[in-house]
Amino acid sequence: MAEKLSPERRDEVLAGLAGWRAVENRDAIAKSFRFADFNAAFGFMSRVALMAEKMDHHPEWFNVYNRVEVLLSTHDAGGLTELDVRLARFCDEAAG
Ligand code: HBI
Repeated sequence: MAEKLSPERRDEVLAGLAGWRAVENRDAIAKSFRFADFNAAFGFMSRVALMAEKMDHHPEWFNVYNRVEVLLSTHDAGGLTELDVRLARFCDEAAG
């Protein structure tokens, strides 16, 4: 199972991920993505969904029209792990 990030690694990761923020009261990171329209937002979600299945690591997310709120945490570990870092980077790539 993936291990929780050390406090040092957690800081390093947050500094290196543009637009991602630490969630209050929870060991998780979140980012709000905005797209041209619903079609673009759903395309993004589809790309991330396919990767999430491959990784067996899934986002918590919310979509309304062109906005997608993504929250990442590793439930099995009770906090942030390298899996979240990997999926966060993929989200940024998939957003274009
Ligand atoms: N997704 N974000 C996240 N965190 C998990 O711990 C997790 C997951 N998807 C599937 C999964 N764990 C499986 O290992 C089992 O819990 C089914």
